[in-house]
Amino acid sequence: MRRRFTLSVLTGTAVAGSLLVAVSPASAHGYISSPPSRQANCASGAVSGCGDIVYEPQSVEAPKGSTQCNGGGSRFAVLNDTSKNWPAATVGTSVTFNWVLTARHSTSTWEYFIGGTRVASFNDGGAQPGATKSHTVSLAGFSGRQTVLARWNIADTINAFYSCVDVNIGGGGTPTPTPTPTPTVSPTPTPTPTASSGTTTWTAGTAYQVGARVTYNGVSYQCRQAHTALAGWEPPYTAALWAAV
Ligand SMILES: [Cu+2]
Repeated sequence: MRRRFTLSVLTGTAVAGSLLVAVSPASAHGYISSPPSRQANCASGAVSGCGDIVYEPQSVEAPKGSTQCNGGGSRFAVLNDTSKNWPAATVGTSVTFNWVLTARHSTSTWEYFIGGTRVASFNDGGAQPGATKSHTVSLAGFSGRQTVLARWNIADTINAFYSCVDVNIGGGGTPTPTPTPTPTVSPTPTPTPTASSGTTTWTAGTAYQVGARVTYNGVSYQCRQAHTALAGWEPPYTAALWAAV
């Protein structure tokens, strides 16, 4: 699909100087960031040997109706490779899937499948989503290792975006480690916004977890949703991912 850019994602002021930076990255669409999809695991480096998908995990776009993790297109066939050791996230029978969307295409439906069975569908009726989208899906009736295929069906094109998420429903096999008791410490002074310790500069290609702190153009931000940062997702433009603190 032709690259799109939506001005409405640009909020706040002082945007003009960064506009070229925000527009220039390769096509930006959407993928499931957590639990990590196969393309998210490739982009974060958790799985190696993925090829070009590491640069654009959001670009698994193909005609609607495929049951393949790459949408059945010619690109990104590695996502269909069941011999690859895809990490499986341990989940319960109710799972919230979180999408990161940098092109907010008007949406017909979001669909979730396990083994060819549609387990959930959400009808947006052509509405335009925000920069993120979350769906809580019941996987009751399934257990153990499964691959969830998610399809984001675009309302005004023939295409969909595909994300496969490997999950281990109900866990099992891997015991949960006993948490180490947190020692009592004396209160620490509240860090100032300009000099909080442990803060790094926002960098494209970095996998950020919820709560991570970064600075960008002298402003401090805290991560609201786990994702792997891409050029064009600078904190001032992705309020769904980053909150100024
Ligand atoms: Cu698109």
